[in-house]
Amino acid sequence: MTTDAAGSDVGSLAARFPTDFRWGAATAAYQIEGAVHEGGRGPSIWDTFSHTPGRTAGGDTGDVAVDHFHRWRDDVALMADLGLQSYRFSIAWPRIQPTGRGPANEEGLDFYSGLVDALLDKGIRPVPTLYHWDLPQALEDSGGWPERDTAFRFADYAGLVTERLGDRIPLWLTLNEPWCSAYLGYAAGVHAPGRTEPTAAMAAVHHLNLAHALGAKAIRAVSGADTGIGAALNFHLPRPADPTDPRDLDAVRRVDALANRAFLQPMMEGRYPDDLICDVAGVTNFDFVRDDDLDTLTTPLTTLGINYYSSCVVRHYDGATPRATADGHGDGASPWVGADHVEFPPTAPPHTAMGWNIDPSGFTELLVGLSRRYPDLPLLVTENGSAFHDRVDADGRVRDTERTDYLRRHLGAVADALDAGADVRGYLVWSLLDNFEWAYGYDRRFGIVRVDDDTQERTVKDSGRFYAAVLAAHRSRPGTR
Ligand code: IFM
Repeated sequence: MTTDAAGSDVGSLAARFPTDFRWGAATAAYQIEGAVHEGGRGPSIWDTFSHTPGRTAGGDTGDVAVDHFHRWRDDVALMADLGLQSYRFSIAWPRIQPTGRGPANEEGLDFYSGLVDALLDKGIRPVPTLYHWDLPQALEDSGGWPERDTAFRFADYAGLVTERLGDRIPLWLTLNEPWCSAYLGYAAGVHAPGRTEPTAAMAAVHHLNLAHALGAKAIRAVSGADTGIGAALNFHLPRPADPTDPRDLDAVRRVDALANRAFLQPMMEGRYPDDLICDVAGVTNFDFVRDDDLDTLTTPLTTLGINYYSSCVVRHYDGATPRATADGHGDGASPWVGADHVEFPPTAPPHTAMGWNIDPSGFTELLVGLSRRYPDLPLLVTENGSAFHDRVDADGRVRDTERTDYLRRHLGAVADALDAGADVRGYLVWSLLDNFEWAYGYDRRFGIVRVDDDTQERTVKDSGRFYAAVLAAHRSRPGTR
């Protein structure tokens, strides 16, 4: 029997996953690469935002990040040591098109091409995400995601990348968490570009959906109709504060419409939810949707990427007291467009260092629910993980028991979903490395590998050892590929 450092039975956990289940880890370009002025890269909205005083904790930026741009060979070796079978990374659009338009910057393509080759050499499947929030600043200067043209620029970019890498990529992810790009970037203003314009945020929702569809077409035009395409959505799992109060149930419906169905329904069914259109009628009449757009939106997905961290509690807000904003997004402008009568009361402990509750049963519920709704669509967990304030012990080891426990319980939740019939094909932990956690800077560590702030030295944490032990136990099963 295989046991991890804490003595738990990783063998029986691994045995709950089918033999062709794939394991890996995820990262994103701006969070790890650094080298923002190298290789012909242009500025992105996150360079501008993080260099604007007061926007990120401690004024942290991704200028150096965890120096992956220079250390990628060692990082790939580390992935192989951990036994990863897949690696999800993102391609920085401003490395490929420094101004978001025009011909490809060959140096940028060379960087990702080298990374893909090194992964394949180690038997690790590359899973690139084309957009993980680093819009070229020049495109924001022309209006950003609220501007329709940005979706067409994205399609050009997707085509350029596919021409160079497409022969080696079995699965592309177009967008990461368009919820964050649209609502945190353009309504709450806590992410780049930091705008607080709810109407623009709704236009951004549509243009991100359009970009996904046009990007998918551009990829398939180069690589063929059966190329694997997905998107990574951060599903919200709202629970009513009082399940018997119809007003709290309506709050759940609104949050589900804005967060989940605003992206899933156009991508899967080529239409926006009727209730969403009513909910935000005071903000927009959806005149940014053109006649042919709905046909364009449905482009068959081969995989749905699921990012899950926590659930939330919602209830009707009557305006009598200050609004509860325990949704992790501060108390400024709200990301919840048209949901003025919704509030997020505090959730029950335990919480991670992000203040997010730990709710593995929500993960199972989400996976099973999505598989029932779209039975022909395979699911891939594209992100799941936790931030904790780690300590390095005198012997150099990081005994991150809370993260290990989170991981163990969430892997169990995926196994429960499989038992209940969900078609989940793989799991990618967030994140391989400690990294730049956006507006929180480097203060929130999500890695299963610690990165020393001063030396950039990588140390596999106990959670990483646990994960590697699960993967090894899974690999040792007869019939595992
Ligand atoms: O770090 C982020 C990632 O970039 C997108 N999904 C959530 C993670 C943790 O906040």
